[in-house]
Order: sequence, then structure tokens, then C-alpha cells
Amino acid sequence: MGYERGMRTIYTDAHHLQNGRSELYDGHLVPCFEMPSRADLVLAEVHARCLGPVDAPLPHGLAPILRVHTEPFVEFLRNAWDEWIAVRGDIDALPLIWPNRTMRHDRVPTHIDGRLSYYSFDAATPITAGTWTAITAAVDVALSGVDRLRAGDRSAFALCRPPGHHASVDVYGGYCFLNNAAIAAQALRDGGAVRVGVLDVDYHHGNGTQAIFYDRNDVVFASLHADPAIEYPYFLGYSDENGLGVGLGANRNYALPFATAWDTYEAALADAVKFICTHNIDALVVSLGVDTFEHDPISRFRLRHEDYLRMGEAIATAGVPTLFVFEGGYAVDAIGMNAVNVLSGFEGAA
Ligand code: Q9C
Ligand code: ZN
Repeated sequence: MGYERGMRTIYTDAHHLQNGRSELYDGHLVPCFEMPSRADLVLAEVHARCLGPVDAPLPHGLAPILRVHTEPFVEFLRNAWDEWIAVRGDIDALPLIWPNRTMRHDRVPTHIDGRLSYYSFDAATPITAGTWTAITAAVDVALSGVDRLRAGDRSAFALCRPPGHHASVDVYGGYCFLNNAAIAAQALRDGGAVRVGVLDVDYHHGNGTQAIFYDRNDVVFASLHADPAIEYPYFLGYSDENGLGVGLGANRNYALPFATAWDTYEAALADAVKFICTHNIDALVVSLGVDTFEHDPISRFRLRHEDYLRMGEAIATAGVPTLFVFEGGYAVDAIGMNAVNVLSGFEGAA
């Protein structure tokens, strides 16, 4: 028996097909932190807490993806696994060289090793047999969430996996391939929203989302994250990045120190929500990472379980239709509680 009250979650088991063996982490090849149990445990908590109905996504095709990512990049992702196994066999595809400042950026290599390098920015993001199916399903999850907002729902939860916010127009990395949140924001624009906000609360800067919208003022981006001077992704997310051209003033970064706890985080979050709202947005996309948790294995903030309820309440003050898109969070034992706390905090503030 289904209940129709509460926030709707969009989910599909297709995420299981992204199940990488290992990532390069602090000098070691270690099991991937970004693993299928992450989304399974969030879904279990959605059910346990009766957050609301759970729907499967509908297919939306490639067109909404190509509004954000380039065709060569999307074609690369679609074919990369086949090109890789032809040369390397059945083992995760990882790059190991990148074009640095002294090299050319205008040549796309033909060999798969060079192509992985051209289109990526780290060695933490394995391409596997099921990657293409999983990442296009995750986009469908996000776009089905957009459909709910367009149908008049006040909110929806796109339980995407793998995450997306590190993926840029033609670059993957940071466990991300296609930028689910950016594709959703663009789809909201294409569906008639004049201005859309993207609020990124993942522990890591949403470099992909920022880069995609940096020279635009119709999608306003604000991100709270660990200071890139001392934390991944290191090369974007500084507080002097305010946007470019007509986008100047439509980008804001809150680069926070290690050990940031709710007392400091709360003020930055309130300011970020206020900043986005000054742009008169019609809808909000939240890149919801819960790797800000005090016990996250790869992160160094100190948010506690109950802080995520307050986070949801703070986001609700924006007062616009809101799509939550799942991003990071690697303390799997707590991932469900923390994610659903944000959503139920938001719902409680209705
Ligand atoms: N020592 C997301 O949360 N490894 N991606 C960093 C730092 C990559 C995180 C290693 C972290 C990617 C979506
Ligand atoms: Zn993260």
C-alpha cells in the first residue's frame, strides 16, 4: 500500500552497475569509497522513516544531457569501456597522465589511455562495464525529479548514484561522470524556470557545476565546502570566484577550514541561501552530499546527525520548489540517517 504524502524519492537499482574495484587514494589503490551500498542504505532509511512514495525514473534520452555536456565527451563515456577492454581486458579503467600547463590541450588522442586522460581529472573514478548504464540512469533519476517539480510538487529527492557535481562540460572525475544536478538545473530552465539556484552542500567544492554555469546569470551557484587550498579538488572553489561576464555576481564559494562544525556552518549556509534568493529564483537544486559528517572517512568537517535536520530547515527558508540531488557521503553506517534528516528537516519546516 503506497502513501502519497511527503517528499517523493526517485530511485532505480541500475546504480548497482557502477561498482568500481579501486581508486587511487593517498598513494594506495584502495576499494572505492563510492560504493553501491551508499544508495541502498539511503533508500532503506527513506522507507524506514516513511519519507514519502518511491518512484522509478522514466527515460529521458540523451538530449537533456547534451544541453550540459559536449557530444564528444558523452560519446567517449558511452564507448570508453569497450575501447578499454579491447586493450587491457576486464579490469577497471583508470587514467594515469594528464595534460599539464606545459602540454597541448587541442589534441584528443586516439588511444584509449590518452582519451581517458583527456576527459578526466583524477584517478579516483573508475570506468567499469556498467558505468554507462548507471550514469545515464542517474541522470534519468534527476530528470524525473525535475518532472515532479514541474507537476507542482514542492520538493523531490533524486537518489542519484554515482554522484555528479565534480563532472564538468567535458571532464569526469571525483567519482562523477555526468553532472546530474547541472542537467536537472538546465532542464528546469528549459522547462520555463527563468532563474534557477544550485546550492551545493557536499564537503567538496562542486567544481563541475560551477564551471558549467560560471559565465551565466540564469543559474546561480553557491557552494559550501572545505577550503580548496587544503582539500580536494584543490584547483577550484576559492572565495574570490564570483562568476564571469554576465555571470559575474551569480557564483559564490564558502571555503571553510578543517573541523568546521555546525556553529560556523550554520551562518555560512544562511548566507548562501540568502545570496541565492536575492536572485529571485523560481526553483532550487540542492547538491546534497553528506560527507560533511563528523565520522566521514575521507573528510574533515564535524557535522553531527541532528545538524542535518537544521540544514533541511535552513534550505526550506528559500521557499521555492526544491529538488535534492544526492552527491557524496562515505560514512555508510550513517549515510541514511544524515541524508534523510536533511529531507525531513526540510519537510518539517513546511
Ligand atoms: N585525499 C564526492 O564527494 N579523493 N567526490 C580525494 C583526498 C576524491 C569526492 C582524496 C574525492 C571525491 C562526490
Ligand atoms: Zn564530496
